[in-house]
Parts: sequence; structure tokens; C-alpha cells
Amino acid sequence: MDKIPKNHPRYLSLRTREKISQAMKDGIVHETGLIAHGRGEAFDYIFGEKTIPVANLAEKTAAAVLLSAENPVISVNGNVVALSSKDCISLADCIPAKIEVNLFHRTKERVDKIIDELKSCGAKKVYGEVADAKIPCLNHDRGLCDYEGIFSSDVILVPLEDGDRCQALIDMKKTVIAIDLNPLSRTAKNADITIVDNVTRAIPNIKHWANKLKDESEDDLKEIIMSWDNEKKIEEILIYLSKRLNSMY
Ligand code: PTJ
Repeated sequence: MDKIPKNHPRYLSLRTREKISQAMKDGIVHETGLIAHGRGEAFDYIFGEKTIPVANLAEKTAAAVLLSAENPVISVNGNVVALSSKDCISLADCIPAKIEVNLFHRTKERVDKIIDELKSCGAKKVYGEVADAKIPCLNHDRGLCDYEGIFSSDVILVPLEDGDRCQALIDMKKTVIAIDLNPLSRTAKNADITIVDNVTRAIPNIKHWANKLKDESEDDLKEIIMSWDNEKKIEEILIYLSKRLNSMY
């Protein structure tokens, strides 16, 4: 990895770019993952590269939903593994939830590489290799999934999802928690709970909330979940975003 001076004002952002770029060279991130990262980065810059209060509440709600689930699954792709593999494993252990590799640009080689990477970071079991089921009404290999994982899940956490698959998962009557820095994306608009935050901050914060809420009663968790109104929260985020833009010059 190139040496980036620690005192560089954009150190974290540049380090993250290096990680994504290296993961692409290693065959984990698809080349278009770099473009997706750039879009996310632009939104993150406007948000001030911090978790805004609405996102924190979304992360708390996501923790409550995951803790209340019967078969929760964390769906990971190339970018997520490049940036947050250890955090995903740690969250999965805490809930507990399954981890499944589900790729937009699916090749056996990439699936194997991503599973190996997760295992080298400590994951015991990773789903996604068997691909013995299909998400209905999704053409293309991105609909492939494991029956024991995504297909039979009731709650699914999807960081950096594509809009079509998000909608197809909702059509399967799953509760979809999305992480997407773009509040205007179809995924953000369609998900049951949209976390508009960087995956690198969102996953550890969901875990933080899961640890806090672990001993709460079912009714208390339900209350947190029922008070979430996704459409309203997206509206709040758009207002926050436009205020930020107006105050930036
Ligand atoms: O690994 P694969 O084959 O599954 O491919 C993954 C990508 C990301 C290439 C694929 O899913 C894709 O093309 O995604 P999109 O449609 O570009 O959507 C990615 C969304 O994630 C965009 O709305 C970005 O704003 C957002 N995003 C990018 N980086 C981050 C992010 N959101 C949160 N945290 C990030 N670090």
C-alpha cells in the first residue's frame, strides 16, 4: 500500500481508497465498485463524514429488527468485504446472524475469493457458494442465493444494494435494512429501514446498539421498530442535506 502521511487532512478517506483499490487488484472488488465507492464518498463528504442523528436512530432500529428476527442474514458484496469484513463478522456473531456473499457481478472466482477473505478474517461459515435458490423475478446471476441463507431469511441487512434486488427482496416479504449513503437511490427509497451512513461507521454502530438492546424485552424492541417511519426519515435526511449544502459556502 502506498504510504499516506498520517497527518494528511484526508488521511482516512485516502486510506479507504487504497483499501478499495487494493481489493480490486486482489479480485474482491469489481472494477465498477470503485465508481460506486466514489459516489458514496461524494455523499459522505456532504454529510461531513460522520453519522448524522437520523442515521444513528436507523442503526438503533436496525439492531432491534435484527435481534427480533428468526433467521437474519447479512448480505455482503465486494465493496463491503473490502471495507468492513471484520465488522460484519463481529456483528453477525453478536446478533447472531448468517453472512452470505451475494454479488451483482457474480463469478465463481469472486465468490470463492470473498469467502476465503471472510474466513481469513475469522468467519466460521459463509453462505452464498451453494446458490441452490433464486430470488424470484430477478434476471441474471445476481438473483442466485442459498436456500438456507438469504432465500429463507426473514430479515436481511444489505449494504450497498442495487435497487432491483432490494425491491425483489421486499416482494419476497422480507424486512430489508439497507445501508446506502445516497438517500435518493431506489434502494434507499424502497427499503424498510434505510441507513444513510458509511458502511464503515454503520456496521460497528449497529453492533454497539445490539449490545445495548440485547436484554430488552420483545415489547420494547417492537416499540423501537414500530416508531420508525422510513419515508419520513428519508425526507428528514433530504432536508438535512439541503441545509448542509446551503451552509457550505
Ligand atoms: O461486488 P458486487 O459485484 O456485488 O458489486 C457491488 C457494486 C457496489 C459495484 C454494485 O452493487 C453497484 O453497482 O452498486 P450501485 O448501484 O452503484 O450502488 C451502490 C450504492 O452504495 C451507491 O448509492 C453509493 O452511494 C453507495 N455507497 C458506496 N460506498 C458506500 C456506499 N454506501 C455506504 N457506505 C459506503 N462506503
